[in-house]
This record gives sequence, C-alpha cells and structure tokens, in this order.
Amino acid sequence: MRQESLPSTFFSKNRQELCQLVESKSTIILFSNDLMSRNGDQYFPYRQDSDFYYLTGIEQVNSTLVICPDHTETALREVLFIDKPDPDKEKWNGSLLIREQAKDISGIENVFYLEDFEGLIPQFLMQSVNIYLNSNEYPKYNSQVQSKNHRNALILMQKYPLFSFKRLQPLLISMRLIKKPEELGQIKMACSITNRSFKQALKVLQPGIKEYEIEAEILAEFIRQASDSPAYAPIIASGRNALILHYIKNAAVCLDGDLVLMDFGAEYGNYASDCSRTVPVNGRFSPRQRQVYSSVLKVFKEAKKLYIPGNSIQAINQQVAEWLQDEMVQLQLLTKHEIKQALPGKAYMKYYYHGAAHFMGLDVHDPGGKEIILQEGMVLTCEPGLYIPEENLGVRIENDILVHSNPIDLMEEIPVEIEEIENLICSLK
Ligand SMILES: [Mn+2]
Repeated sequence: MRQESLPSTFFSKNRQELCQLVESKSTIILFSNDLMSRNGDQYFPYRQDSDFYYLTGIEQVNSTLVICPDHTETALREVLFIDKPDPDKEKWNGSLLIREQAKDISGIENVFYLEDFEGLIPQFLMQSVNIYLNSNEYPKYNSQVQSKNHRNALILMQKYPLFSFKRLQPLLISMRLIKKPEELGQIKMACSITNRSFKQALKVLQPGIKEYEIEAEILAEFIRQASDSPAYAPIIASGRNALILHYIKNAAVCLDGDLVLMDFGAEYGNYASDCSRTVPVNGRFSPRQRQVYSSVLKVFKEAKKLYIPGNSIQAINQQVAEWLQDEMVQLQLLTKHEIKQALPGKAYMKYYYHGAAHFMGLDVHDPGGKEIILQEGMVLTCEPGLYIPEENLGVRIENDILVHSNPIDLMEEIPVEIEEIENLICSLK
C-alpha cells in the first residue's frame, strides 16, 4: 500500500469483536485472496480480500488466519501464517514480510510460516466443535473462479466431516456495516482525492476531447495522491453513452452540446469512494439540460435527508423513485395517465433503472442487504439519476453519506450546483 496502513489496534479490535460473535468451542479459519492470473506469466495487481484485511491488515498473498477464542493454550488463540521469505524470489518481487513485521502490522503475537499450517490444524480443532469459514455471499457475485476460501472450505469439509461448519460472512457483514473512526478517516481521504480529481478533469474538458483523456486526468490525480487504485473502473460517458450504467469503454469523442457523466472514485488504504457528476462538455448547460439536471439535483438534496437511523435502502429506493417519477412528469417525459396505466411503481423504469443507494467501505459495493435497518456509522451512496434515450442524455449525481440523525455528506466539498460547475469550468480554462 502506498499510504500508511491503519494501526494494528484497529485489526486487533476487529478480531476481538468477531470472537464475541462466534459460538463457544469454535475455530475460525480465513484465507487471503489468490493472485489472479492475467495472461502468460502476468498477474493482475494484487488486492487483498477485504475481510482478511479487516481482520489482519496483512496485504500479502498466501496468508492464513486462525482464531480459536477459547483454546486452553493461549498461544493457539490467534495465529497468522505467512509465506516464508525466499531471497531468490525476493530479487524479483521485493521483500516478503518477516514474522516480526507481520506481528507489528496485525497485532497477532504468534506468526508462523505456512509450512506449519497442516501440522497445527489438528491442534486448533482438538478443542472445537465448530469451524467458521468465510465465503463471498454478495448476491450478485457470480465468478467462475473458485476463491481460496471456497477451495479450502471443500478440502476442510472433506477432511473433517464430523465438525459443524458455520458461515462467517453474516458476522463479518454485521461488523463491516458500522464504520469505525479509523475507517471513516480512510474514506474521507478517498473522497478528498476524488474531489481533486474532479477538478483536474474539468481542466481538460472541452468539445473534441476523448472520454479516455478525461479518465487519464482522473487516474493521474488518483496516483499523484497515493491512491493504489481506483475503487472501480471509472465511467466517463458522454451523450448517449450515459444511458449505459456501467459504460467503461470511455472511447468516444465528447461533443459540443453534450453532457458527460463521470462516475469515479479513488481507493485509499483499501477504502473506497464513489462519486458521480454530470457536466456540460462546452461548459454551459443548455436550457433543457439545466431542467433535467435541476430535477436530479432537487431529488438528490431531498434524498440525502433520508440517510437517518431507522431507514433502509429499500425505503430510500422507493422514495427516490417516486420523487424522480414526479420530476418525469414535470419534465414532460411521462403523463399522469401513463403512470396510472403502468404496473404500480413501474412507470419510472423507462427513465430511471437502478437503485439510489448501496453500502460502501472496503468495497465500493460493501456487503449488506436492502432490508437492513440503517444505524449511525453506516456509509452509503446517494445516487439518483435520469436517463432519457430520446434526448441522448443521462444525468446522475452521487455522493457518499454517513448515516446520522443529521446525515453527513462526505462529498460536500465536490461542486454540484449548476453555477458552481459552470464557473469552475470557466475559471479552470
Ligand atoms: Mn455507486
């Protein structure tokens, strides 16, 4: 990681909290992410499994965490296994953690090399009846590639069939939903980098520029600010491209008179930010673009007030969709008659076809269901939009909001008002 990681106390606290959530006589086993092959002998940049990072701070491949909260042998209550340093490999890929370093990062006293894992497993399990294993339970997760957690779950279940295997994921989700102060610090850093990159993008904005040239400005600023990676592939969608929600080709020319929708967010210290702004390519909104933008902005401002304890994504989605539907009538996209004719609550689907909120944290789409009752300390996006194929335009405005009785907009600094954006584009030229 290019930034300083969180202190080991953060990871220790998380492990202690997790131990309170598991049943007695349990062993928790968690594996790091695999290094993913790209082609030939090349790999994708390594990104640690978010849960593994959350509990250890360790960003090295081939790491394993075992926790036995009530083991009689205290040395076996928390053990981290890492790759043994190898001077030959290190000439190519840089130094691997030594045990002392891994201990300092994670706060785990007992660090062993991976070669000891097999031999020690029976000793952990001896005093357990339950084995907690992690898995990706994100509803939209649909990978053909088995994760290390999944692979090892199959091996352990075959080897120890008489144990009671349990899901770790629901416990981790409940913890990750509420952000600790350290996490909010990282998210705020990510948001501030995203803010700077927006201004950088506006500097180059002009008719004739390619979408990927705007992307280049954003990514350059991320890297200058020590972001390891964008939190997701930036979407730079001019004109009609904005109708495609996950348009990441970013290959078109931005035309005079079009809007360009930018959905981008830096990752900082493994924490995400997620922002959308829609701006006029030539620096001035046309009267119609102004109308549509104002509608989305109005809903956005009202929607932000909904991020209070007791609400839910489900309820926010429904309210935002209703407000947007009202705006569609104002903008003469729908008639009240058409709304009555359509299935209940479905008329707006023609011009608004995504949710208004998702949880955010270590992942841009942090785990957590739409029915979860919001509590203070949760972070979600607020992202209403309107997409009008007949007019070749899409507008989305998106900020990250901290749930509070008086919701806190973590992206308040990023310009969003029409005049602000027009003046900014003008002044940056
Ligand atoms: Mn989003």
